[in-house]
Order: sequence, then structure tokens, then C-alpha cells
Amino acid sequence: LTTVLKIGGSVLTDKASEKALDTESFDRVLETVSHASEDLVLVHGAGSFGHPQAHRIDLKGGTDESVHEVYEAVMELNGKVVTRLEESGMKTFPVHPSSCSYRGDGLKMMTRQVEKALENGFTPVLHGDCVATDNGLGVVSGDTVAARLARELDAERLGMCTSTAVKDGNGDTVEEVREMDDFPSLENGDRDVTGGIPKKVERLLESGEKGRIFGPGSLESFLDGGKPGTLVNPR
Ligand code: IP8
Repeated sequence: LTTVLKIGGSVLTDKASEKALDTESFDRVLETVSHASEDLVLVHGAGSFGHPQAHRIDLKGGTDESVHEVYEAVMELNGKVVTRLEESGMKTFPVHPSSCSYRGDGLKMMTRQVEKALENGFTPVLHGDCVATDNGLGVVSGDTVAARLARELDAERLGMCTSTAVKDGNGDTVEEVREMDDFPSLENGDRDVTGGIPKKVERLLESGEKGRIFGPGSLESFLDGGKPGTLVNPR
């Protein structure tokens, strides 16, 4: 049983600063992840290791600027994540989307190395990244990477652990989203360079993959097979 888990950058890092971890949350969440019993593919977001840097050079769909600053920051975070998991005894295998994918008509990504690492008992650790596109360099969200992996690996479960829940107009957590029109209030969330919660829901809906969006407090429950948070269930 393969599970693809995306952990939002906002859960791991302090988004108010630049290149800063949210040390307490980082530690707690990765300790929990390291005890996962099923086959796990982990994808993490960039948070303060990528978003402020990408914003500076307006890295959305194509740029002529050097992306080195962004690339260097996401790689640094990936190194920290992998190191923390290894410290808790998890065997990890980092995979960088910039090196095995590009965006043409959708994201194209090689996934055989991910499958093989899993088969050999390693936890692949991917992340939101810079990506080459048909017209310059852009940014690919970890959400897109996670949804694509879930499809390619025929994963049993896809989960997105984020710091902001999917709420309706009354501030209640939404149980299920089947299409964007279900919840017009989703249009009004906070957006960062990769779009925030509304874009996350939209991306999952567009990917056609079913997944759950939940908070860090429900991570353990999700990893134990529970059904926390919001089910995004494309029609
Ligand atoms: O945090 C963003 O990935 P995300 C990747 O998963 C960069 O949306 C480079 C900002």
C-alpha cells in the first residue's frame, strides 16, 4: 500500500522570515513521518525556502532571471528534511523534480527511480522546485508533484498536510469538495507564488486524484489509515 504525503512548507518553515525553519513543528511533524508504517513517498513544499526568493524574481510561468537563489533554497530545505528523517532511523532517498521533470502540456516526470527506491525500502523525498518549461523556467508546486506521483504510482492514498484548513463561509472545515463551484468562498483564500489553499484544491480537482487536506494535528491519524480533514474528490 503506497501513500503519497505532501507536507506544506508552512508546516515546516517560518513563512514570515526567509530560510527559517519552524523548528518545533518541523521536528514534531518529521518525527511522526519517520514512524510511518506503510510505503511512503514524501513531498514537501518550499515555505520560506523558496517562496520569497521565487517572488522576488517573479518566477511563475517563465523567467529569464537566474533561479539559483530559489533552487539553492529548496535544496537546502530538502537536505534538512532528509537529515532529520535519517536521524530518526528512516531510510530516505532525495529526488529533485528539477532534474527529472519538465512542464510542457502538464508536468512530465520520470518516476521509475521513485518506484525502485520504494521497492528497496527507501522513502523517496521530493519537493516543490524550479522546473524547465516550454518558455523559460518556472516553479512547480509540491502539490502538483504529489498528485502526479499518486497517479503514476497508483497510490492507495494521497494526503496534503497544511497549516490552513479548507473552510467554508462560516469558518467550518469542509468535509468534501467535488468541484470548485461547490465552495465559492475558496476563491478568497490567501495566495502565495503557488496559489495557497484555493489553488491547492483546484490542482487536486484538476489532477483527477482523490486526496485529503488536513492539519498537522491529524498527521498521525492520517498515517494510521484515518480520514481526517477535507476529502477532495473530483467528479
Ligand atoms: O510550496 C513551491 O512549492 P510549494 C516551490 O509546494 C517553490 O507550493 C520553488 C517556490
